[in-house]
Amino acid sequence: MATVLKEPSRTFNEYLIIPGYSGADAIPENVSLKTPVVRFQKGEEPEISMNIPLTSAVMQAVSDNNMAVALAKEGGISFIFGSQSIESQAAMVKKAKSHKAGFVPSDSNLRPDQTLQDVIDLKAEKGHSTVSITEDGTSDGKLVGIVTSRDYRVSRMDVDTPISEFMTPFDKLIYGKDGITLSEANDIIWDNKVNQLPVIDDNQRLKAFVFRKDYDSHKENPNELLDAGKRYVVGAGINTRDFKERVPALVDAGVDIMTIDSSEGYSEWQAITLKWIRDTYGNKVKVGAGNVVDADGFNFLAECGADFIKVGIGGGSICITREQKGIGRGQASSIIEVAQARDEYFKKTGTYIPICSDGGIVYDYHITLALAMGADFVMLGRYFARFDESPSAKLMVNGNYVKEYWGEGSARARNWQRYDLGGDGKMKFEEGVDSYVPYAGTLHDNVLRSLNKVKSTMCNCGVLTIPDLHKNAKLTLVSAVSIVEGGAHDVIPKEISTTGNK
Ligand code: MZP
Repeated sequence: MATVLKEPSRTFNEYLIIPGYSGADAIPENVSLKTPVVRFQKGEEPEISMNIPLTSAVMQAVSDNNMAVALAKEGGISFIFGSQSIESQAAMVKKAKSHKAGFVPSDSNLRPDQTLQDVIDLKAEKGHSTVSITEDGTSDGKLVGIVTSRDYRVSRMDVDTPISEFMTPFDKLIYGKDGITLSEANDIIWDNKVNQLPVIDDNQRLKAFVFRKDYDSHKENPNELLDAGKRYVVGAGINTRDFKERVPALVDAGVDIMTIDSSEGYSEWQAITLKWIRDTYGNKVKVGAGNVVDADGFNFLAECGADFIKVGIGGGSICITREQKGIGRGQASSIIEVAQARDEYFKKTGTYIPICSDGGIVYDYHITLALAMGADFVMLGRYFARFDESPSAKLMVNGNYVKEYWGEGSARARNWQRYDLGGDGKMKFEEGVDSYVPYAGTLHDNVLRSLNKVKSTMCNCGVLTIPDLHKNAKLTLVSAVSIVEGGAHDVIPKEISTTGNK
C-alpha cells in the first residue's frame, strides 16, 4: 500500500515566528546575512558565500545579464536563464562578467545619417537622453559624436534634420581612453563639468559611458559580491539534455556557479549530469541541483555531488504543476524536512550542503520564515520580475504599471528541458502561466526594504546570523482565525497598496 504521510503539506502562511530574548546588541546594524552557497567540510570556509540570502530564478522573465549585475551589486547571485541557445546564454554570462561598475555599455545608438525623428523615437523606447552616434550605429562602432537633449529643440527643428547637423561631433567631445579607472573617469567628468564621458579604444571605437548621475551609487555597495578578479559573481541555469555542450561554453564565459534547472530533480538524469561535471572538472566547477521536497531527494543529490540543493515543487507563483500533475508539497513542509536531512548529513559526513528554498515567497517575512525553517538562501521569481532590472516589458494595464512575468513551463517560454523525462523533446502540456506582476521600482530599494525586515525579525529573535537563526528560531503553526487577527481587521483601511510590495 502507498505511504501516506501523517502531517499535511504546509506552507509559509501557516507559520509564525515566536520572538526570543533580544540582548541590547541585537540591532539590525549588527546582523550579518552572509550565507554559504556551496558545500564545505566542517571547520572549512565555503568557496562561494553570498552577502545576502537572495538568488534570482532561472527564468526568461527574471534573470539576464542586467539582473545578474544588479543583484551581485547587492550581494546576491542571479542564475541567468538556460531556456535560450547556448551561445546567447554564454554571451549574457560574458557581458555580466565583463561589466565594470560604473562603465555602462551604450544601449542607445544611431548613425549620423539618421534623423532627429530617430532620436525622438529611440528616447521614447529606451528612456535614455544620451545617444551615441557611431559610424555603423552599433554600441561598439567608431564614435563620431553624441546627442543629448541639449543638442536639439523639437519645437524649433525639422524632425527630418540629419543627426550629423546637430550632434556634438567627436572633435568637440571630452572622452576617456579604455583602461582608465572609475575614479579617473569621474575626475574628468568633474573637471570638465560634463554629464557623461564616452570611453573609447585606440581605434576610436566606443567601449562604454560613465555617467555623472551614477557617481554616488558606485560608492555605496558595501555588500557587492565579487570574484577574486573583482568581477561580479554570476550564476547560470543548465539542463540535463545539452549539458555536455552548455557547461563548457558557460565555464569559458566565466560563470562562477551553475544550477540544474528542473521542476523535479530526484532522478537519474541529474545523477548523470552531475557525474559528467565531476568527471570533467572535478570540484572546480560549482553546480547546484534540484528541485526536491523531501529527505530522500536531498540525500540522493547530496551523494551525487551537488554543491547546493534546491527545494520546492509546485509553489511558484506562476506554477500549475500541482494542478496539472498532482505532484508537489507545501513549501514549509519541504524545507523543514530537507533542512533536517541536511543537518543529519552534516553530522554523519562532516559535509555541509546548503539548501535553497525556491518559489512561493509572497511576503517579505516568508524569506525570514524560509531561513528560520533551515534554508541557507532563497530563490525568487515573482519578486524580482517586478523590478526595473528584470528583462520583461513594463506596461500600463488598467491605469497601473505592471511587468510581464511568465513561467518556464508556460507555452510562452517553451522550456521543455525543465520538465523533460527523456521523451521526444516536445512540450506536452503547460505547467506554468503567463501573467503580469505589479511594477515595483528599483531592485536596490526593494531589496534594502525587504532585508531590513528580515534583519529586524532576526533581532526580535535575538540572533545576529543565519546559522544562529537556524539553531534558535521558534516557530508556531497558526490557526485560520489567528491569520485574520494578524492583518489589519475591523477597521476601514484608507489606502490599498498597488505595488504588490508586501
Ligand atoms: P516565484 O518566486 O514566482 O513564486 O517562483 C519562482 C520559481 O518557480 C522558480 O525559481 C522555479 O523554480 C519555479 N517555476 C518557474 N517556472 C515555472 C512554471 O512554469 C515554475 N511552472 O514553477
